[in-house]
Amino acid sequence: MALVEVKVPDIGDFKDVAVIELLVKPGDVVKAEQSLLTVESDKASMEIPSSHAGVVKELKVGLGDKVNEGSVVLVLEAEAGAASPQPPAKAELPTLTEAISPPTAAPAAVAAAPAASGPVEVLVPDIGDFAEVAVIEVMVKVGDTIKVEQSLITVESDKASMEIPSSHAGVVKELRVQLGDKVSKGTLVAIVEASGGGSAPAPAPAAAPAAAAAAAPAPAAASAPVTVASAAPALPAHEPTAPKGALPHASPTIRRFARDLGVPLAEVAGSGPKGRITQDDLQGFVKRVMAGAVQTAAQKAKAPAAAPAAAGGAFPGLLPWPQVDFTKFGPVERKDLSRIQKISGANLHRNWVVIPHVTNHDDADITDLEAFRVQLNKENEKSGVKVTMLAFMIKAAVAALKKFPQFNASLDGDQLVLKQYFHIGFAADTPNGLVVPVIKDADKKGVFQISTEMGELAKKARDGKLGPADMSGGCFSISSLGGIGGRYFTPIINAPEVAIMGVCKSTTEPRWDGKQFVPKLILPLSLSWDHRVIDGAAAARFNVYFGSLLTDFRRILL
Ligand code: CAO
Repeated sequence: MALVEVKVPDIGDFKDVAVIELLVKPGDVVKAEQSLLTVESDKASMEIPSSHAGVVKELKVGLGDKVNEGSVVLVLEAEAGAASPQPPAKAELPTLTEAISPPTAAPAAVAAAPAASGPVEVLVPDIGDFAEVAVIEVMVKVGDTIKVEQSLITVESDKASMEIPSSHAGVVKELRVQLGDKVSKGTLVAIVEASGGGSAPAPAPAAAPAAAAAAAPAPAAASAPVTVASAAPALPAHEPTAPKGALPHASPTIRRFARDLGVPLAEVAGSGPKGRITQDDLQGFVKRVMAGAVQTAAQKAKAPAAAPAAAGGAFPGLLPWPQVDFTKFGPVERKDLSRIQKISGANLHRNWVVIPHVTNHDDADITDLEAFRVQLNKENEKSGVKVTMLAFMIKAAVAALKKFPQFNASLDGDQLVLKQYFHIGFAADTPNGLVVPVIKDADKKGVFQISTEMGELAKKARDGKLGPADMSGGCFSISSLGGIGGRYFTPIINAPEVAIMGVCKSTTEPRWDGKQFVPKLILPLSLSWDHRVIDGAAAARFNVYFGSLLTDFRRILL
């Protein structure tokens, strides 16, 4: 048994491609050529296969990481004699690589051609050794006006999917391919009545990012899980979720699976980075459709017309939003909402409307814990790490989630997904709005490490540098306004989580000890919970337990 490093093979001109899906974990037995992870550029996605068979020892990349050719993705304990005589990844990927290159290569080739007008043939560019790839999507129709580099069709191989861009701008006169056709380099895709000067103006490297910006949410928007109620969209999607004409983000495997099931991928909400559709999203969608919780657009079209809704749209009878000319009353200034505010607003609204929230308020006596925290910080003054009350609360949350597992859960149709990991999100205030970075595996970390990570994540948040991986996977969130003030509030649950702890500023208050009033440091707690999953008694017990841990932190050992 030898340890081998599995690396990203030659991926051509592609640099810093994002890891968007991990398909294996430590302990998994993998075969040679089995897909290990999915990477994505703006016009192609591909799965990186294993060069060896064996057991995964260690993953070297995480979601959101950027990889290049030669990046080590994992360490494998290879089966004796299992090393491929010719590394399969190498054998396979140049093909895939070349296959995903056209967005770069094709326009470059066209750039050399003189600007054309009149009918031009748009061909499949050089896709390397790749031949006979199936057309799985036709994105334009006859009569459409198209731009240079606009995607015309999507083709798919076993392990990669890619969009074939147009080499010219103009009007589509004839489409020469249809769904299911097999295409190769040089296959005629369409005849375009070129509008002179419309051929690709410059080599394409610059085109890829530009196309990415147009085709997909901007990178930070991709990290949609931004606010207190901001996990990536996870609620039933019954309307097309991808912009019209845009390709829903999904790996080739998911596309094939969706096609086999007859699922309209455009109607599935993706919870992965950039709204990518994962296997769980697809399965959840199917379950919800089967349970009658949502309808596909095709089912809706067949259903008898619903009673016309009043101006309230989704809420019949609701009054329309007031339209006021504020300038009639005084001077005003208009300001666009920040991108984070727009994303978080939509998430907060959905969570508030969909989740039946209840909030339990309680108090915790943190007199001793605060004294301990101050003492710790004094002892460790030189370390540069400041332990805050929030770090203790994260540990207390882990203990409470272990004791009350229904709080560490998510609703999925008529099933409850109980998580066996403990990732705790904390709301962080930034100049652009609220974000919720996540401390992963908080059960395995001490308060020092949590404080250090929190400091780093809060800084990244303020600098606008949080990536999707920093904000995904949360089980439970804590929103602390303790550094600012206030007594109690109603935090909005961060779907698909089922509870959130809101914390305000601690104050010294008199408490009766049986004989006299004594001064105690009291921390106000506000736990919001989803009444579909949790009931009031469980919430009260959770709060009492959480508070008791903060009052006497030794209880965490029990
Ligand atoms: N009671 C009293 N004082 C508290 C406290 C509490 N519950 N929590 C923190 N403090 C004190 C800290 O001890 C610190 O005091 P010193 O500077 O004297 O040591 C001060 O308040 C500032 O703390 P902090 O805010 O820097 O640290 P934190 O760990 O408490 O919070 C972070 C970190 C990132 C969560 C915080 O900066 C933040 O962004 N909070 C806002 C979250 C928010 O907006 N939530 C609302 C969401 S709902 O819309």
